[in-house]
Amino acid sequence: MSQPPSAGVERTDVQVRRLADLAASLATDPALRAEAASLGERLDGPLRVAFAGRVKAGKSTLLNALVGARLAPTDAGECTRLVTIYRDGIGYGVVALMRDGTRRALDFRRQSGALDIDIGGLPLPSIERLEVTWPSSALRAMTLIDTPGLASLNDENSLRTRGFLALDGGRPSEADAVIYLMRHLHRTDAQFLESFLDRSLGPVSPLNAVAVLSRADEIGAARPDAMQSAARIAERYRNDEQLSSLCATVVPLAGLLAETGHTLREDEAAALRTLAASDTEVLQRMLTSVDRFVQEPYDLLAREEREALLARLGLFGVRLATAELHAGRATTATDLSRLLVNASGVAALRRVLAEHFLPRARVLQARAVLTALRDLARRLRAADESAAAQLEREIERTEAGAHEFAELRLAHLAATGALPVSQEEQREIERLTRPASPAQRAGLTDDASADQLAGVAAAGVERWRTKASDPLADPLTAEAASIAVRSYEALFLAARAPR
Ligand SMILES: Nc1nc2c(ncn2[C@@H]2O[C@H](COP(=O)(O)OP(=O)(O)OP(=O)(O)O)[C@@H](O)[C@H]2O)c(=O)[nH]1
Ligand SMILES: [Mg+2]
Repeated sequence: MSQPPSAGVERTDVQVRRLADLAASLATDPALRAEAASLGERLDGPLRVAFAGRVKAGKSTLLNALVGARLAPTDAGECTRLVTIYRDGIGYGVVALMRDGTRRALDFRRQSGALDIDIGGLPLPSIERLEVTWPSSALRAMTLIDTPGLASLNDENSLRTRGFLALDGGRPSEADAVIYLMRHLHRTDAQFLESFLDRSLGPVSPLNAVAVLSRADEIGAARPDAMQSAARIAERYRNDEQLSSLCATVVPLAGLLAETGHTLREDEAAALRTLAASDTEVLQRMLTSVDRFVQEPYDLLAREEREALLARLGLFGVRLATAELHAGRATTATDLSRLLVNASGVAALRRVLAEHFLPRARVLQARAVLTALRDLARRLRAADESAAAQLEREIERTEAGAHEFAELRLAHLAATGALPVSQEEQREIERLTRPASPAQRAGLTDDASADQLAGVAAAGVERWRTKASDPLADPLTAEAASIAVRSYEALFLAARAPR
């Protein structure tokens, strides 16, 4: 493979794409070749974001909320025990990827708005994963991956998730980023999060992981201030040293409210209006608890309808919707949809994804694919030692030359608090490694002049060069400082480049 003259400035994902092509051309085994080709395609596709967390944490519900459609099953069906990838596409389709490498198209239908997949009698252990193709603008920027709940450290369903996310080492993670859901910080959450921990930027880092305090509406028996309480708890978690070294932030969220808000039907809005128009005393009595709501004698809505409302909104949602309807602040199904989505907190999660994950998508994907290619090279070795050695050499060269990877590592080190530098320097590194304009990375505004940018960049080079060459600096600080030097040098060049 010829090295382009501008390798230092060539986009890292383009270099990694070339490595995937090289791997595909070197592998003679059809399975390895197909794997290399699909790694290349992974770079062309959107960021792959996986939902992980304990059983019934609300993963599938939240996935549906982000897509705005009830695609992922939230019942106890067998599909909840499979890793399922939801991706944008031209047509609708569901395929089972079998352990033996074959693909089987599966039947599916929409049942009351929810996707119902028929796995056609295939034994679960024979299925590697499901792939759902669904035309959806929400899936254009991110492919979303539902994983089975982590129950214990080694039950069968957890093992599927652990394998997919590479929690136990071994094969590399198939996700570029992770949304980790927890209802409260349980001892096993800490264990799972701990197994994510990899100081060298592994599957999970503050750059590609966010924690969600899920089912937040249920806090304190769905009290009206449940979401405020959740916000306080999330704030506490955010300040937790261990947690903040593992994820970008902690977002309190009621996924069910968002899912239902995005998919509310007219008949459900009508049922809520009926309730809201009831005698205030009757309504209040019904809304004291889930049991009362279902069991109270009430002719206008059958028990099943009330149960269905609870399943779709939870007690908090029913209380909120009826209160707003009653007060005249909401009338139509559209009003109710907006109300539920706003109350859910999903907007904050969308913001985190847009600000933290998506701007780095290209580099995160390249990083994940490079790791996967290294694993592939290892397996190639058994069949063809010299081909494997060639691939490994090229991988090494790409990794060593790719300043974007070095910056990613620097950003990771700063975000995890692993660097023994002052708070001011940590903030500077975070700013410098942010996916933003050169001026913003230098701490200037976009209207700064080229000379201003060059001045700040030159001073940055000086400052960090001194630190990098300090014989007393510890190795991590020295490494970080040399990366910072190169970053400032790049900013200097950007300032001097013709505009
Ligand atoms: N009240 C409330 N209930 C929720 C929320 N999110 C999910 N649920 C309910 O919790 C149950 C589990 O939700 P799922 O989305 O299936 O959870 P999961 O993590 O995907 O579960 P597994 O895949 O089985 O591990 C369902 O009955 C949901 O309706 C929420 O934000 N609020
Ligand atoms: Mg699920």
